[in-house]
Amino acid sequence: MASKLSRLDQWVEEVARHTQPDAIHWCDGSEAEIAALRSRMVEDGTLLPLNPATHPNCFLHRSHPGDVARVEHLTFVCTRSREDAGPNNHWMDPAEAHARIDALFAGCMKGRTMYVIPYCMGPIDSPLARCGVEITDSPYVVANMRMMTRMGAAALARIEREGQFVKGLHSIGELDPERRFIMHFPEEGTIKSYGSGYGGNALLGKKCHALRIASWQARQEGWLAEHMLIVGIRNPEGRTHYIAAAFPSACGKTNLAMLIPPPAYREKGWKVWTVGDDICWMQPGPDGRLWAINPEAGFFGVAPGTSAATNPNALAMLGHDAIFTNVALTADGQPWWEGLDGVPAFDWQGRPFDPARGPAAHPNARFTVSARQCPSWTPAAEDPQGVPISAIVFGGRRPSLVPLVFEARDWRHGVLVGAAMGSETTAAAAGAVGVMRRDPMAMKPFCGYHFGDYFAHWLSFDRPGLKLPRVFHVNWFRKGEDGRFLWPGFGENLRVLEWMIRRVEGEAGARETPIGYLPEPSAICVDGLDLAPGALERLLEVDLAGWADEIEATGAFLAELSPRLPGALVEEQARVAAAIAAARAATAEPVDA
Ligand code: GTP
Ligand code: SPV
Ligand code: MN
Repeated sequence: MASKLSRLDQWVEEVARHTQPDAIHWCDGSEAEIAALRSRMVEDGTLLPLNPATHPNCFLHRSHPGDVARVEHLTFVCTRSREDAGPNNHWMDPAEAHARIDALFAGCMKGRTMYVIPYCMGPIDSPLARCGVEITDSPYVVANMRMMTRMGAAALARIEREGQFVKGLHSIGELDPERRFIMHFPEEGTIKSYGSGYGGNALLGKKCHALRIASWQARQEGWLAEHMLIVGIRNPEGRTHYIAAAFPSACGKTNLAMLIPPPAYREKGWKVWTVGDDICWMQPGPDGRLWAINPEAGFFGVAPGTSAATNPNALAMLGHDAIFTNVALTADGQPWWEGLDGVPAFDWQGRPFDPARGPAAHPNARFTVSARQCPSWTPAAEDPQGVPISAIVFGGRRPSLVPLVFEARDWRHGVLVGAAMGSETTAAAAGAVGVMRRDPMAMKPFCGYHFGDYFAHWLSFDRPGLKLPRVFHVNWFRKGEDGRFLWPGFGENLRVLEWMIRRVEGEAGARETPIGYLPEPSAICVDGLDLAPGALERLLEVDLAGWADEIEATGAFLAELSPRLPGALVEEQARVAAAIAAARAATAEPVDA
């Protein structure tokens, strides 16, 4: 026992020698600990208490204005061989990466306290869960990790028992974008992050561990670490299906995970349970199905757009014990963002609000809250075995072409559909917003290894004995000529999930097209919906000429992964391209001049 623990002790000592903190604090996760931390952060201005009458135990944190999102250009996967990181990652030689970032860490904690955070990703007693330790000089990170992970004494006990943990070293440094790196060493199970205090860059259990490092481990051990929500849906017959869905950052995972059924569905007995809103770890169980856990314990969600109309469950969980980052403020000290009623008095930088300077809340303003505060939270999220997955859904922001929903014909086609995902960029990452890019399985910024190997790993699940979920693709973001969304989205998305569930249960028909199976418009219930005439037909049409271009673009994108692109995926792309060409020929469309 003692020798296992000493690996952790040794590392903490080594880091302390290098970073020179004034004090070292081992986090136990207790109430007393967080209370003391909070008062210190309120004293030094890191946290601003919000109106205690409307938002008890809620705080506002304002980031450095240059530190408000993930920084993909400063995020590296440092494998011994450059090829293993793949063209989908920025790469640096591990020795060089350690040298460069260690130089930044030298003496960086002078005058600060170093916090040692033992944490567990997943239910503490789950065989699917994994532990890590984050060392940080940011009390804001400690407060967030306490809500986002199982942090403290229980995690330390598991680490002590297993002797296994991912090492994450973090310092906010000077918050200088010129002195900022987020480095991953998957072969060592190590993360080093310097110069940012923002979520995905600094809460190392989340994207750095639970996706980049975990995806690497998952490939070696035969499981999947994915950028997916997990939602449970009970139909009126009383059967609950769990669905895992991968949408890129700020493309609707949190909203789908906690959707409230439309009134007519509620009356019929439909019920929705939230297991997770961002990350899903899954592996085959003894029955051959995929069983999934949410490795997180909280939500770090996009605030703007969250309202009583779009996501009442989220609003309900944000009334107490929450941290808000980069939101605006009303005159009476309540958090505010675009989509809420009322008026902001101060913008996210604390200046008197002036609409000429842009939105009051930063477009990537976030809330942090314990998952248990969500009204649709389910104890199934604590089940050590996880929940069985009935369907996997891919989707992105596609203003044109991509239908509301279609189903892949089989697993191999499903992997192609995931690999071919595209979406418009959002404010979750620094850089231009609204630019179409390939984001396979919503993992472009998060896969810790070569996409060719990743697709091969996905394909490897297609084997005797496994009962794989059906695979679907959705698009809530299709726009009409007037530039407005054709589909109302949010709670109404249950209408599309209903079709999926009926497919899973073998009850719903579909029309076969070259891109997959689509519902007939009559198969989507639109009772009580105020859709524009012809909108549903538009949403479910397959534009063969557009898809011919799309599948060609998919082929060109996949070709960049050669020679690691699996042959089966090349064949699948060719099969779909041929099916589209044959269908075009059959409908005798005029050939392009
Ligand atoms: P990350 O936390 O960055 O991984 O994002 P996420 O995928 O959880 O995204 P989230 O659910 O927070 O949604 C982000 C934005 O998309 C919000 O502004 C939502 O209002 C908007 N959105 C979510 N669902 C829908 C939908 O069904 N239709 C439309 N039109 N917008 C949606
Ligand atoms: C995302 O960007 O996909 C998020 C927020 O979920 S972050 O934790 O910053 O990665
Ligand atoms: Mn995310």
